[in-house]
Amino acid sequence: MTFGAPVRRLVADDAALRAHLHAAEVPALLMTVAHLTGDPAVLARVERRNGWLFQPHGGLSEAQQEDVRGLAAAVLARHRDAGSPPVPPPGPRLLGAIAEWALGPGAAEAVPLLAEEIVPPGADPRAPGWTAEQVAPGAELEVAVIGAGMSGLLAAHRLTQAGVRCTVYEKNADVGGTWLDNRYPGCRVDVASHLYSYSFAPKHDWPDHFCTRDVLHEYFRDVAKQYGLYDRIVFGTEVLAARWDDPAARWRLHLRTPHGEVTVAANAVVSAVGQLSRPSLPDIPGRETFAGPAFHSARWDAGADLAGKRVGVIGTGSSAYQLVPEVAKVAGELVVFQRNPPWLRPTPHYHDPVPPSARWLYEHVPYYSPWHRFWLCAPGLLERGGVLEGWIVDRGHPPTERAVSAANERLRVTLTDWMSAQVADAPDLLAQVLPRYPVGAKRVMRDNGVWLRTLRQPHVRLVGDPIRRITPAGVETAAGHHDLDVLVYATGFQASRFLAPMTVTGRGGADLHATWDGDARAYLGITVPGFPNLFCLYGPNTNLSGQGGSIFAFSEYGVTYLLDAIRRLLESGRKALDVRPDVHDAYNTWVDAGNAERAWGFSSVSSWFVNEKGRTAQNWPFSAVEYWRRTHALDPAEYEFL
Ligand code: N01
Repeated sequence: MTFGAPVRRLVADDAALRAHLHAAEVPALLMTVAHLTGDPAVLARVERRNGWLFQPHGGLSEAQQEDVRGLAAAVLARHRDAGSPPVPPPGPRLLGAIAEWALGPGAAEAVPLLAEEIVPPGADPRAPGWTAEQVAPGAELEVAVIGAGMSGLLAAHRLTQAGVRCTVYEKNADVGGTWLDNRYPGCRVDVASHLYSYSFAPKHDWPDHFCTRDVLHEYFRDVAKQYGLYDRIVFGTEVLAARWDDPAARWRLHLRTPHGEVTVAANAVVSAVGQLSRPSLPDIPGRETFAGPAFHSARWDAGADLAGKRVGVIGTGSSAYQLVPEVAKVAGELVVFQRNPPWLRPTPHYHDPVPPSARWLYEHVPYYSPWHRFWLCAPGLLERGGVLEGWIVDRGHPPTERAVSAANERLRVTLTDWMSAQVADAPDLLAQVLPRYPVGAKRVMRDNGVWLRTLRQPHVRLVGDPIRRITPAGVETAAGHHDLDVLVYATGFQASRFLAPMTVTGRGGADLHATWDGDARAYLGITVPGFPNLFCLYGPNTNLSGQGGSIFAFSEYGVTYLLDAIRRLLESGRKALDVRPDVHDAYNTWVDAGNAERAWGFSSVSSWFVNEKGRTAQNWPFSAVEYWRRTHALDPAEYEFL
């Protein structure tokens, strides 16, 4: 498909229009109507209610939904009869009124961000509004981007738009990063596809609400093709080391290429290597002794025959949640080794296809696509009223390993009810699968019932007693030995080892990993003092723990900041910028204080959100709007220009 194609002319008759509208997400449809009519008064037909961002159709009654669909049908019929004239984007007042209706108090904060999202097809407000040639004619500036995954492609696209020369070094043979690597059966996104995509490349024909890995990977390929990014990528090339050359004020990158090792130079380096790219294999005694095929979920051995075999899976995180039900379909016996069970949140449509009428709406109803996207990301936008509110520690509650606040307790009750209802007749299993830590301390799984249904199958066993060792014949736990033919490690990633295994050397020969000492920090997750012109994407403390947003959005905000940094360099005629240590330190103190007051910071449960020093170096503890606001422009006073 071509991204950014205009909406099609409306020609459907009234009956067809009404039929298609049944596929609409009703609050998004009403916001679209308010926009098309320019009349926020229509929103008064429906009153915002607590928690409505989490419910299908905002929890509106069938009568309310029908009322909105009827209104939309009339408005769209008028639009059609008028010849489908172009509709301008909403002005700040209309945006403000709609945001207030959807988000409630504090909505005004989200309006500038929203103005970048509610735009006509093909518009791209986050594109740099300048080119290198305009701001610094004749200047030579070359940027090296490391990694052609989601963030690397984005950085390359924006730099190209600004006419800044860039080269992307990618160790794999294709784009996609972690979505290229992860090919385990059942692999798919757990953030809605209409949100888990670039703002400038909305895709209207996602086959599923939460698309499979193959479809998402094809999306990355399509984006790379449409925006000419393949020409900028050097595949099969791994950056082994990056060294800041003080006298030359340039980076020297040491590369391993198919033709040997070489060194290249760049003025700036963008690390787009992600947090979830290096598999973590558990330090369990005897791991090397297992006699059968044994592999990590992100290094799936497609040649391993699981049919009729005794398969063991270690881990019950997001990867296990997706692959266990698929493995159960073919394995003769399946043993799942669980340390801490995941919380499951109801998402009945998790595996459902997008109905054809929903696609029709994206393609024909002006602005329905961006308003729907807004509704999908709304739970993550503000600190209050959305997902984050349920994770915030209330010291007066007082917080415990059961719940960190009254809101968190309510979530526990809701999710416990959801899980209990699925295994009401299996109390032993329920006792095993109900978590003993607060909701939100670990990533919550989207659930349509497939997980517990799988664990109840007669050939599937959930083992909760601790693993003692791995033997040639299987896994030994405290309660006995489990004979296995194949062993799968769904044990996650070395998320705390940012930028590893690269060696990165900054000013005065400082080694980045020695500086971090296992506790990575960066200003805004992007810049590190002493490492000039180094920009990290999806760097320290930029992970959303279920705030409801999408990591695509966070990378877009980070890349806006990167481009502003490049512009300032070009305009200033200086060679480099280096974040001030006091700015970096104060920022990290603030982030740490935020994380300490979140479910994951309070709880002692093990999770990849906490590093070896016991600090949360992964998660962003605040709202998406807060990150957008802070990354919207670089403040030169916060940097030393070299
Ligand atoms: O990894 P995890 P993942 N002995 O670290 C267990 C993203 N993602 O690959 O819970 C026994 O979450 C560990 O146990 P415990 C997403 O951001 C996205 O599943 O620590 N068990 C846990 O159960 C996600 O959060 C999608 O007690 C051991 C599991 O292994 C992130 O990737 C899909 C152990 C590891 O879970 C990581 O998810 C998949 C040991 N020694 C992943 N060591 C999408 O859909 C570890 N475990 C977008």
